[in-house]
Amino acid sequence: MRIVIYIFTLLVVSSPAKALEIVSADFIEPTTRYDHCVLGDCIEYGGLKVTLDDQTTQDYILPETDVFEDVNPRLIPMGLNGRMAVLTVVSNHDGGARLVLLDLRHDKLDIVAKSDPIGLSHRWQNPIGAGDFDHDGIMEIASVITPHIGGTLQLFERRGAKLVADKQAKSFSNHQIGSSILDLHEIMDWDKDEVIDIILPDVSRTKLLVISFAEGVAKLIAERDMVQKIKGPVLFKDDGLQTTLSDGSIDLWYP
Ligand SMILES: [Ca+2]
Ligand SMILES: [Ca+2]
Repeated sequence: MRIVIYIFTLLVVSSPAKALEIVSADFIEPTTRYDHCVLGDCIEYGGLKVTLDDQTTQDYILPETDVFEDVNPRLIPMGLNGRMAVLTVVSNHDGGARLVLLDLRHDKLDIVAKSDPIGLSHRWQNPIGAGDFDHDGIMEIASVITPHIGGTLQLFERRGAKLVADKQAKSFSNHQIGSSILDLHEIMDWDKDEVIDIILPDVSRTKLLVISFAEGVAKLIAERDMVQKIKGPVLFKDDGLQTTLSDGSIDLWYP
């Protein structure tokens, strides 16, 4: 009997508590305190609310100097041990926009990693998503820096609390200034080489380009001319890319 009790106690003591995971995220506390107004209106956000897999919620509130300059936060698998974390953009008058990653730290929602800011107020960036784009076994975040003035496609690696600039390519635009549609890009393995590719418009937004970093540098592997400017969204659906154009028509492109 004593042995049975001992084993039971050992199991209870040694079972780690299940780590909580973020399952959804929404912006809260709308504010007009950062007067950039390029995402469809002048409203940005002062806070973020996440829902965890135990159905509880947690809030993160920015200091008064900062806003979330974004429309919808994204979940990407770059949190602790590869769990979901929130990728979004924080802007202020000191340095413009920076990427931030929010995750639970000691069960409390916090900014756990961030990039350097662009360096100028009223300069924005539009995050695309995450993947091992250069096939080195490490995940990167892809983002277009200053999409309104000749954007740079920039990859970032996470090194502890820093999102460090990695490989890049010029000139792209995945946002029309003044539009609330941010999703003018897609990530998928276009050429089936088992390395994820980045699909995004050229700087004039009249072409869709497929960029691969599989060989360590940016390489254009496919392109498509559009009959109108790309309005977005660009979505991979039913085995093809569906791109909404400025007249509302949809272009279909198959790999
Ligand atoms: Ca990589
Ligand atoms: Ca590929």
